[in-house]
Amino acid sequence: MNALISVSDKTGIVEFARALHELGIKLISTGGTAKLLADAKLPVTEVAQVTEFPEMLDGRVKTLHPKVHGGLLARRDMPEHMSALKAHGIDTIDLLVVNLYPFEATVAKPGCTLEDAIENIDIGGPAMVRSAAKNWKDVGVLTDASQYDAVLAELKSAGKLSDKTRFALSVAAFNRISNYDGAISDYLSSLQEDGSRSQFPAQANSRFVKLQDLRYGENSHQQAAWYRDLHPAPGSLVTAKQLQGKELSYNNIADADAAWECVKSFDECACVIVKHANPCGVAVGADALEAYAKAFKTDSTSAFGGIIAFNREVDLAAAQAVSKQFVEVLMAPSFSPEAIELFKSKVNVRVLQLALPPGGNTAWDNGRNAIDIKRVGSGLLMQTADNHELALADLKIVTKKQPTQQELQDLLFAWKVAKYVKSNAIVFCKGGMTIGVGAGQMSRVDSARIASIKAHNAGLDMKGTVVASDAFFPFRDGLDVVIDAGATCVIQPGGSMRDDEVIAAADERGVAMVFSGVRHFRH
Ligand code: 93A
Repeated sequence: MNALISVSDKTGIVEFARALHELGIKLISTGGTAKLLADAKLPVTEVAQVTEFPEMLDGRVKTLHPKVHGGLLARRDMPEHMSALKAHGIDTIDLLVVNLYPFEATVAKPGCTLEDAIENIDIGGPAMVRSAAKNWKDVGVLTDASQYDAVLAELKSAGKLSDKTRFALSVAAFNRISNYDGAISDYLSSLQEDGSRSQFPAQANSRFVKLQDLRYGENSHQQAAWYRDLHPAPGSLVTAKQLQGKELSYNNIADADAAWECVKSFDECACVIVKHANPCGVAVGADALEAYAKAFKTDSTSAFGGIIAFNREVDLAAAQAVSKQFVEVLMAPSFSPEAIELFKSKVNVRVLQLALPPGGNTAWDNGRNAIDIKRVGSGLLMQTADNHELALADLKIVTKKQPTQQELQDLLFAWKVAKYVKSNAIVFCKGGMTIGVGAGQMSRVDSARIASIKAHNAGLDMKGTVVASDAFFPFRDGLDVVIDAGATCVIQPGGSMRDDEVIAAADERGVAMVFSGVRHFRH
């Protein structure tokens, strides 16, 4: 058996090649790889000896030769193919080990020039990978160091690779080539005339990897599957580990994402309860138990069967409190051993553990995955993620009445929550908890009414609450509704044609109002 080894990432290659050699497999290799293997005292034939042609053009032409591609592509079950090899003095290549020039890593480096990028476009490597992958019935192709151990184990135990393994390796190889070419196309089609790169390339080659098939979609007559980005952002939902419970459903995943995105935006210990993609209770507290107890109070009716997310460890006390309600999914960065033990008896509860993004709860990955995608008809809408964080210094007080220090804290809290509530969003808060949430209405005044009705039904005192509105009040009517309910301070973006009228209404009714200067539509 002959193996051709040509790798840029040389991780583990000496050990792997040695094991192949010990199995009696002949090693053929390109310049840099051959040198490394020879230095490790392994018998290796340079590919130039096989092709009887020197590597040339600074390595641009090394393996692009019929002696290589004939050896990879010949069908062993076709006598014509085998006699053609013989006639031209070509040996079969039965195992191909290639990883490509590091194009993705090169263009990820700040200041990468077009020239650097172009030199890192591998031509001969993908050509060989394609040949071997096409001829998977006879050739095994490895494109990543993570495959070495399993392949070696099979070669050692069975003396050859099974059809199943070769086919799986072929699929992995074509996926790798597709991702590689996609990265090249993304890079080149994002270049702008001034040399900078657009976040929205002329052709979008977003690539996704299946995580799991789902039992059904949003409804039971719809089929569905869950995919992750090729390069997921740290701290995103797809990095979660399910510790126990039933299989996640489509709606569980969508709601868990909404809960996680919201809870991870808080620096303080926070708890978020989500139903139908909207937070129905959000609170901060001294510990997980307190945060949960406050969040639950907002709307204990809606919290039934909800998704509950924490940005701190769930300890026994919090676990005991949560386990009293019907919960679909519980998620946190960690769980104490006692909390894990407690949920073992609640076999249906899906418990997800996932790390917060490194660099703090509010750190965003500003490169990859900072793009939001929405499907429309046969198209896509893309935008940068809504990652705006409001600071105290950004607030513009527009009324005669000034907010108190406590109100300012609550305003920032309410604003953060409103960002995760479907528009039109009206959120009443006080003391670091939501008091009433009005979500997803077609008119702002109805969202205001619903938020106050819900707070009333929950028996919560709305006097002295603050209110966040995700977009400006187009008229004073919505403002009047929240003031009637007891709000004393309001945050909204401002920017309406009738700002003067709305500010005058706030002054007339003696409440404080601040403008955030940004809007948080969420549809
Ligand atoms: O420049 S290439 O596109 N031309 C080739 O003919 C060729 N053959 C293999 N690059 C080529 N390769 C690549 O060289 C492999 O994909 C691998 O990444 C790299 C290994 O080179 P070396 O063994 O010299 O370190």
